[in-house]
Amino acid sequence: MRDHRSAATPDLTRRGFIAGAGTVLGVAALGDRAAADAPAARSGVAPAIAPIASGARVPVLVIGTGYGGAVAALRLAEAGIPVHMVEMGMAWDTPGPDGKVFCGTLQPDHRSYWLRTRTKAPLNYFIGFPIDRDIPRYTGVLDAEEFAGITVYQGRGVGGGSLVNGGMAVTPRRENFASVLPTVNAEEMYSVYYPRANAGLGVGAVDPAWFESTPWYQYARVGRKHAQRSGFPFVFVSDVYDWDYMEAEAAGTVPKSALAGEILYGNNHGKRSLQRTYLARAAATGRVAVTPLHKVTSVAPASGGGYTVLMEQLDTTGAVVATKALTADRVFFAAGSVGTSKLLVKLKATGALPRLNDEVGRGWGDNGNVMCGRANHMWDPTGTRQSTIPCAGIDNWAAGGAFAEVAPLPTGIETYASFYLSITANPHRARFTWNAAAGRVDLDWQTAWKQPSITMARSIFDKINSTEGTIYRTDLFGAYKIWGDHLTYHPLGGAVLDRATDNLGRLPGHPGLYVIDGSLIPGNTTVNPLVTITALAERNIAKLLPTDF
Ligand code: FAE
Repeated sequence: MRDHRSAATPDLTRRGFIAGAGTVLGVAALGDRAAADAPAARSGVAPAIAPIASGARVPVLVIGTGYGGAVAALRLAEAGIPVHMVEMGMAWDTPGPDGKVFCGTLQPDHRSYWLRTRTKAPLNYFIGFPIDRDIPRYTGVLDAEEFAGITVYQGRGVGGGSLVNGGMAVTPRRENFASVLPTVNAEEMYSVYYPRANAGLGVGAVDPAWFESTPWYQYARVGRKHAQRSGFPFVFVSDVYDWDYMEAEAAGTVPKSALAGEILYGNNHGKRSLQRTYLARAAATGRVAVTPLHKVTSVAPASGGGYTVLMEQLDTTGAVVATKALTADRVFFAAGSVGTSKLLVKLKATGALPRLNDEVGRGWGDNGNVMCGRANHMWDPTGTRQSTIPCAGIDNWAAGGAFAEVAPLPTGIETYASFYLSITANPHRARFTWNAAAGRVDLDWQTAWKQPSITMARSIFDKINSTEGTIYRTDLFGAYKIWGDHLTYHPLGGAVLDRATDNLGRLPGHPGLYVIDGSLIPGNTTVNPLVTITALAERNIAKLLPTDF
């Protein structure tokens, strides 16, 4: 391994990656017997057995298998505590007829979207023409969940957002941390929990020499040139993608993933999703079971102690094929910012968890996400070959409130476009509320609230356009529409630490209930959020284990 690669754990060598590549984290038996007779689990591959049974009693139930849930499951299991995880999405461990688990970005099929009959691509126009297409309805991997003022993209399946995201693994600058998690000790986070999270996730960085020479990052080098000519700091950004694997893709010695346009609907190779890191290690303890295609609908105090958890078993059309009730002594809400917030708001409003406080549902933010493209001159091509994994950003946070990823536009043709996802210091916070008449949870985010994000992103791109004599692309988000301001990839908040919960994610009034995902973070992480979500979960579970278990 080269020394520029940061923080990968010993089990995350290329060999470890390949061993985990076919991990079946389907379902493992609970309890000590499973731990004792699980040779497959020791190799990181859990045996698949029947899903969780109605009437079961479990010590710990984790709702959701994203970053927060995976950290909780691993650390509890390492401490000897059996854990059952319930995930509404699929296991994503079985190849389809084309031999691949996931479909490609340019050829979306039924596997692409969660229960939609038409794709809803984040970048939905090209040269002014809509690019969405009809697909069969299926429990696909990417959910484009529509609220009145915003579409929130989320991963669905064992691994949560790690299945679909770009893997950009960015630790916030220390001076910004007080705005991210104001009630958390920064010293502890930066000395213990961020390093622990980076190690557990297998975070690494592109080899600078390869970056300079490869055609696959020409778009990022153009981005750097333009940023620097306008005086903006250009920073390399770490990622969980296996950079050795990507170089092998470029050399043509392994099947391509990042270099074959795969992103958004899953990467078939190369990405260290949670299935290959935290969840593989959790499975290897033999104490963690995962039940996919089960959606938790209720958690309420049980008469004999603990909590009654209701769930629906889904088939791949989304139809409910069974409802189940079981009892859990303790429950971790790790359904993501939207999933956890929706559950808690509903459970408070309907009286299932009456002692939740009034902060539940509040403090939700979009991490200031806004996208845009710039039209370059003909002498600045961004390349027909583009790696889907971003590796660089423009940091204008202190001066302009914006951190912009230099993002790929992997269409396979020369577009002369530079494309960016900006994270901005948008001050707006929305609230989830229970809509009793419709029987659903609403979010009061307004489309106009993106305006501060656009202003902050313009602090970078107006200047670059001025320096370069270029203009914004107007054909990527609609006819004559510059800003991708209708969406977020980074939902945060809704059950904010020290407001809806105590300082460790305990839900007051209901002992044994915990929140451990992105809903704890009050709306913004100043950079991409996955490392902070993981590090906060590592902190909370480390402190909860000696006191609550
Ligand atoms: P999350 O990973 O969303 O996991 C929650 C899980 O709970 C999901 O698997 C759900 O299916 C499941 N669930 C929800 N409700 C229920 C229920 N009722 N019953 C059972 N299961 C349920 O939560 N972040 C970065 O830092 N870097 C990036 O490069 C990046 N790129 C992204 C690109 C895309 C397209 C998207 C969508 C997100 C991206 N993110 C990125 C955001 C990141 O993936 C996200 O912040 C984390 O996944 C959130 O982690 P949580 O543990 O909070």
